Amino acid sequence: MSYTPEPDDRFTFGLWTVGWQGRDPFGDATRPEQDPAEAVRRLADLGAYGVTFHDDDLIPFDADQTERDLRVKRFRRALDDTGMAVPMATTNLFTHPVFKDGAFTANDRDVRRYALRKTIRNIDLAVELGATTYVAWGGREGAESGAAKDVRVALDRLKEAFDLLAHYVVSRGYDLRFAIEPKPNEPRGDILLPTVGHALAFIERLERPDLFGVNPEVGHEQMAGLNVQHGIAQALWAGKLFHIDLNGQNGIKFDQDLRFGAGDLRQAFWLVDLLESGGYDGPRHFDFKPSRTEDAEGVFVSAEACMRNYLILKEKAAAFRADPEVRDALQASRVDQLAVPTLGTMEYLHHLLADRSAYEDFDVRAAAERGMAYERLDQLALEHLMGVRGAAAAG
Ligand code: 3MF
Ligand code: MG
Ligand code: MG
Repeated sequence: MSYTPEPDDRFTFGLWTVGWQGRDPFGDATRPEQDPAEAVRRLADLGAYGVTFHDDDLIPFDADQTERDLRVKRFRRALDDTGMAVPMATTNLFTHPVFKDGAFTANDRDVRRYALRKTIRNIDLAVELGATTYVAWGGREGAESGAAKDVRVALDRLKEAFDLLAHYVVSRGYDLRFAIEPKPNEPRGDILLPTVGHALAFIERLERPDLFGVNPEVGHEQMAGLNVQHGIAQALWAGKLFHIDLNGQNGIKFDQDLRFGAGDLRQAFWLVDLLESGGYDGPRHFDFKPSRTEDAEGVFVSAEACMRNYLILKEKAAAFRADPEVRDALQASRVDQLAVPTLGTMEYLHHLLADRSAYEDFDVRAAAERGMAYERLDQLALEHLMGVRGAAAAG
């Protein structure tokens, strides 16, 4: 296999990823500004399916109407020339100093009203460009100190904002759903809706939960020390995996946004295994930051590597699943038994209570002595990942 991406693989990139100039809290930009139209062309050449954007990635924050129209026109031309899609868009509610205390949950009411208008303005553009998912990352919705933010009230305001946005989308007849992106911290000391689990619980309190799902980011879950595969599996289970941000992270530290596959490779393997078998059919979207050590060429080397690593892991996961020894090991670990409901068909609670074999006569000691054989299973996975198994199985 050549691991060359095709548009059918549905790989997408945020304009802010390859466009990142390398500015960090300690250092200035290391790369010049990038033309979004040029990014579209370069990514299309590499085999990507599309791009995504924040309003400010495309149109500078203080652009007037003429400049806005010009920028959108240039971008649109690049999309038309290359056949690249825009499946998702989002709002920058974190860079400008006006958002220093948040957007939808800023204590200042006028800032909250402004944030809603900025978002609605970009929703119109997103729909115009064909997007069907609108991501909401609340980067500045949070606090550094206890008394600064009444979290319960802030959640009321967050709900108010999302209910209004849903109302807007429905009243316009837009085919657009929202995907909330959780993150535990950075840039705020603590951010609201810090994990997939918090976001899923919040969504159920909205007026239109059906219009809201999540956009988990690999590194964000890992920043909280969580298992990405588990969080994403729960989102899939709830029918809420609307979108995903793929990248790499090494443990609990600042948001590294490494290229996909760098960082925790084992978690990346299990994640690809899950996405490819779990019914996710949305874009494979990369949200990474090409290291600030790289020049313009290095940026696209790392973008290409994100897609290549995904395809390699996809092949490895398929080879793992097809390996007869793995199938045998899965059975030895009784993984298939978990799919059997704990009560039989037509069996009810009173049957369970009357079943002596379930309790009174149950051989607890024998059951406790049974090994689970997970070590063999996991070693097989590791050997596939390390490349010493699976070429034959991959066929
Ligand atoms: C920050 C992020 C964001 C979001 C984006 C919405 C700047 O850690 O991940 O990227 O992904 O705002 O998609
Ligand atoms: Mg992200
Ligand atoms: Mg990130």
